[in-house]
Amino acid sequence: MPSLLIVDDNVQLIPVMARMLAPLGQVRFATSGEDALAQMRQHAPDLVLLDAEMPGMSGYDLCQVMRCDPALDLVPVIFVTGHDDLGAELRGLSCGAVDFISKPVSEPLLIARVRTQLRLKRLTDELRRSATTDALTGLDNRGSFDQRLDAEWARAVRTGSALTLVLMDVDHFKRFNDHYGHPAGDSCLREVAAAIRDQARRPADLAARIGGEEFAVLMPDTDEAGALQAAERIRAAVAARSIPHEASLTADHVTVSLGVVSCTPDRQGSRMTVESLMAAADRALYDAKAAGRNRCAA
Ligand code: GH3
Ligand code: MG
Ligand code: MG
Ligand code: MG
Ligand code: MG
Repeated sequence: MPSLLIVDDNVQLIPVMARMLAPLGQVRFATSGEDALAQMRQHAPDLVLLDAEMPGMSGYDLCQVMRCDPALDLVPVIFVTGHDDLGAELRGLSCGAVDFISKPVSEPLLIARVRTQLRLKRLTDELRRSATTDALTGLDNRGSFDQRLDAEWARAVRTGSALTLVLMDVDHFKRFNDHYGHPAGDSCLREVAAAIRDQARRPADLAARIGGEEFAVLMPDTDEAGALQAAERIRAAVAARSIPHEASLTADHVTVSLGVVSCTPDRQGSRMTVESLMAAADRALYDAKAAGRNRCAA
């Protein structure tokens, strides 16, 4: 069921609109821009019906803030305002609103417009989901990983917090495919992905398949000690699935090797870049392979 947020400082209008919209979804309300933003950061709605003029943060301000917030930038906003002049409409649309309705609100018009926007929002969500998901494993895909890596790197630079990258690679996976066949290889990758997903527990952790049998986990606000523990948990979780691998030269079951790199990029000095972070994790992964596989290296 889609969720709709009505934002209006006129508390008489809220129940009127809420009654009109009740058949279309779950309706919440906020009586100020600030209240709306706080609610949306807890739970992003599928559509916002926004009053333009409010004391404090105006509807225009709120709409602009939403457009710059990656968690809210795809939430459609319809302005519902007392103005019916062209200037107000232009200003609303310029702030990134998708539509504009004047008060007094016509019920059939409101419903028709909201319905259209909810349908588009469903399609947008589905497009974004399929564009960022790896079809084989359901983890994030390479493109999504690259985007998040850039964003988390920028955040770590800004806030001076630690960022950890774990790269992992299935051991002797070519031999697995040769021995059991490609379809079995695919289900093996699905199981490895499930083990990773179980262990990348924090909401901010991002687990992705970034290549054929290569995975990555990005752990914001995590230093090397914490990251090594998490990496070791992932290694153990994959091994504990006991997926038979008779052809492996490492064990009689499927194992992974992991390279772990943590850094705290500082604002001034550090010459570390996203690329050098990836390269360092790759070197650590190579070390784990060279040291005998089925292990973590930092
Ligand atoms: P190492 O322990 O050194 O990592 O050896 P390896 O054989 O795993 O490494 P290598 O890079 O030589 O082989 C990776 C193999 O993974 C190649 C290919 O057969 C297999 N592979 C890559 N992507 C997929 C996929 O999507 N599905 C399946 N079934 N196999 C894949
Ligand atoms: Mg108002
Ligand atoms: Mg590989
Ligand atoms: Mg491999
Ligand atoms: Mg090999």
